[in-house]
Amino acid sequence: MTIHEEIRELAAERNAVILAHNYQWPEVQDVADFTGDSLGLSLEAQKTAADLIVFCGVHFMAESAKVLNPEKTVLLPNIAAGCSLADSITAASLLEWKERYPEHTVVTYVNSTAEVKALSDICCTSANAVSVVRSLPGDKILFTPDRNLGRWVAEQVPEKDVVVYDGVCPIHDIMRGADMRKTIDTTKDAIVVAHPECREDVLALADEICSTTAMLGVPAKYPDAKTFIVATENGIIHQLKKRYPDREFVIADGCIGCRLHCPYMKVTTLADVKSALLNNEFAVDVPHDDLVGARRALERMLAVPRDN
Ligand code: CIZ
Repeated sequence: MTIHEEIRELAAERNAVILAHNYQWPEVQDVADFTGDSLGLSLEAQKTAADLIVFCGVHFMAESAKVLNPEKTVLLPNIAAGCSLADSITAASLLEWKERYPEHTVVTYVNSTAEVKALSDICCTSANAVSVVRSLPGDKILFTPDRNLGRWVAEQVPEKDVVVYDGVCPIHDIMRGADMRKTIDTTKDAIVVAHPECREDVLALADEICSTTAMLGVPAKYPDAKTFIVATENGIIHQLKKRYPDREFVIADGCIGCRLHCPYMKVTTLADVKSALLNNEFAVDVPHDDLVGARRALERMLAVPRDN
């Protein structure tokens, strides 16, 4: 029996659903019941009759699944799967910013801990950040923690005063417009797709700026295009190739496994997923007050439609 088959058998025995983020290793994506972005996967978990949720992603994602499904056991197969963007803001640093900007509504990207979400007025994802900010009655916004996403949102919603926290996803932030230009110059007639966590000079070269979920719909929007340059974590290429086998996808740094490669996302292996199912590793718990506060911020966001 292959490890893939063993995992599927264990998942059936334990009535477990396996969720894998679009940035996971291809073989981890392939063993999952569902793949997607962090919020889409947490919502998928709400629809399932499974008793156990195995979340192949990073810690804040498993926390969001727990917040939205508190009665279920949520397992993160590799406890080392952290997120440097989520860790760039703490409850203490957010409280300090809130004191500096007492009139501002706090909008927090889902890439944050439950503790930080609980101190926020509303959450957003890369798929709905513009709509969330636009939907708010107040004109003063404190956007946390991703400065690139925050800057891009501020540009789309010029009528609001958006103060942006200084966090960043180092995987997206490492790309420069000059790198991207080199890839564009050596790739003929490609459509360029970039994640809004990329820097301004990269986004300026993109035909489409969107979340990973929306990226999966981009080739259908350009039926005549053969080649797409993709500026986000390289795990997304697996889903794109599965959906559009006749198109070509070039990762923007020109090198699978180089810079657009998140070591936290890629820490989870098939062996970890099997061990999670066998040994209940590693159950994610969220303290009650954080759970209630984070759920309130997530539910406010869910009431706002996605942009893309
Ligand atoms: O929140 C997510 O899922 C991330 C990190 C990216 C995306 O756009 O899917």
